[in-house]
Amino acid sequence: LPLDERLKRRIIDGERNGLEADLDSALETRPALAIVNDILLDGMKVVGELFGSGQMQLPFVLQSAEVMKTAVAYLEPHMEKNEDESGKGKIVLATVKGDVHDIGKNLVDIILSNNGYDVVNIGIKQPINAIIEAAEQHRADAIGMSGLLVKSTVIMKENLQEMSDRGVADKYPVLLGGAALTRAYVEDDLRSMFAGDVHYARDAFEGLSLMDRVMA
Ligand code: B1M
Repeated sequence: LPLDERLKRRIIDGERNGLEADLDSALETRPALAIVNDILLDGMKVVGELFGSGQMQLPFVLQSAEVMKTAVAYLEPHMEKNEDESGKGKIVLATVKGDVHDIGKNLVDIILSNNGYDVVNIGIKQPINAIIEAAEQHRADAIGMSGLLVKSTVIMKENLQEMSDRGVADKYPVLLGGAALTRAYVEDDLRSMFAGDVHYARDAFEGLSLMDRVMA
């Protein structure tokens, strides 16, 4: 198989033997982020499709996710860092209550950290209390919530309600992302019920441009 195909297959098959060597070869011809975006994420997409259609069982999805994480960790030191920019602002990042998916959230962490933001990544399955507490404790400028389950889109709505109820809605602009969300849901439904500022980020790069806008 050609290199790109082989790397994609490694994600789909959850095969990590020889992963680093293939990543090294890929790094000779293109930037680390392009490898993630153009090849590895494609592989994860196929995993999602196979799992969704019952052609792949959960333990294999987990293996694919592990290979994905290993690959991203290997590539991370090669990613472009914007050294001139730092201290642009601080964001608390979390995957919402009941949701364990964190590959996307961790990519957002990498992109924001490499571009001048302080990221307080508090992990997965975080209830809104813990998110608000972290924001207060670290004096964050914004809150970012990730969630991939359809259920998580409902949790996000409850979280925004809780922020409004606790009077911190206008203190922290909120960024939301994850596969089950849609722009319309965030910008129409959630925005109309939230007393603060809430944005939808389709991917980590939109997360970065939104942070740049929010902090401007
Ligand atoms: Co799960 N899973 N999973 N899973 N999993 C999905 C989400 C699913 C769509 C698969 C499917 O059925 N086709 C489905 C959800 C269906 C639904 O809700 N209707 C699903 C399911 C059902 C489940 C379980 C319930 C399965 C079970 O137990 N029977 C279970 C849930 C556990 C739980 O959360 N309580 C489960 C478990 C798992 C694994 C543990 C095996 C593993 C996760 C490992 C891990 O993350 N550490 C896993 C995986 C890998 C997936 C799929 C296949 C891939 C997700 C992924 O990492 N994508 C996924 C299929 C899919 O998403 N279509 C699926 C790559 C990642 C980079 O994309 O996170 O979307 P994503 O991030 C993107 C953007 O969304 C955005 O930026 C990133 C790109 O730049 N983004 C943000 C994300 N967060 C952001 C935050 C921002 C800004 C942008 O600002 C704050």
